Amino acid sequence: MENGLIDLRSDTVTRPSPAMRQAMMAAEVGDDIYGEDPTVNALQDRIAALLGKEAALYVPSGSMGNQISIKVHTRAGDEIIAEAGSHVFNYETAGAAFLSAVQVHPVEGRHGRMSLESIRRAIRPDIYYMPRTSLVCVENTHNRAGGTVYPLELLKETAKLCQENHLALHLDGARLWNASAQSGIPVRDYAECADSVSVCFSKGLGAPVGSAIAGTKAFIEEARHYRKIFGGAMRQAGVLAAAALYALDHNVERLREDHDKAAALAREIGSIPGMAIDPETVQTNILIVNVEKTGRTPEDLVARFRDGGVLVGLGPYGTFRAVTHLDVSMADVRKAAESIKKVMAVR
Ligand code: TLP
Repeated sequence: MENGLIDLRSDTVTRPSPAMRQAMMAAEVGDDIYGEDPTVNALQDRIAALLGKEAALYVPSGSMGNQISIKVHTRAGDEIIAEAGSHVFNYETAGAAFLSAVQVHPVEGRHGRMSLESIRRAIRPDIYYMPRTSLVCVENTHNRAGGTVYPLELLKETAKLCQENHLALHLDGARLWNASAQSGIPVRDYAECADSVSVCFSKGLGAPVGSAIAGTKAFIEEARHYRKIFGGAMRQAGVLAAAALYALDHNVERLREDHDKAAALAREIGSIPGMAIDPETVQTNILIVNVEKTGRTPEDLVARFRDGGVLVGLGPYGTFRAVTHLDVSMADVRKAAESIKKVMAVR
């Protein structure tokens, strides 16, 4: 990276490449609040087609995509079911409570997946003094669990369970393309299970800004309304949408490289005494490294690694998180591993 640090804090840290900037500069634009930005419209059409949905809407962030979806699927006083480590529950500043006046019923999963039984148990019986369950949220890949891929069969069964109980299903697909790159399953097959899907261009795809949500035409019409209320309706957003279109053309196929880099990093870090990575979770571009047996805290290690030229972030309790992406090469990853080993060798 420009400052000489190898930045593994997140795949959100990438900067638009010269070619992506060129595409942004050349974008045709119009006022998207009038629905007149041709580049935004092209992106929305493309996402709807890719995800096999009737319509899609460009939104400024993944959080907004999730929060708008929650808003559309619920009424104040409802309850939504989400995995205990999910992004909507942990990292969206209680947005569901703040914006939709709903509470989250967290369900402990394994590797970010909720069993059918655990969802079934969390669905409230139809009794007037209990909250009304209206929505289930799933995350693919699951960030906090280490970039794990949701098995398609489980997702299909979850969708069936939701239908039987008249619940909507929202898929947080911030890294859905990573899931697809790992499993070989087209993104539309995952999307088919859900009533609404959010996807991000600003994670592994390397665009500077932007996400999209997709669903039925009626869902997107409602979503457009709340996007305005939430302050996310933009004007000549085509300059940003152009980056997303560029990313779809150029940065999807290469996601496997990020997964290879993460696997290489996992092998190196996993060989350091006291550091533990659950091999079952090494599937895509996110590593969660447990350091409890090193005798050092994650906070201390994050600071020391930084001094050694490597940026990582804090993960769930007792862990740090390292994420590979477009702006770190395999050579960078090897350098990062060497630096981390050196730090760990100092007593
Ligand atoms: N995740 C960020 C942080 O907020 C943790 C990251 O660095 O990984 N869904 C999932 C699964 C995400 O991982 C994220 C971002 C979002 C939604 C929200 O996206 P943004 O940051 O665009 O609001």
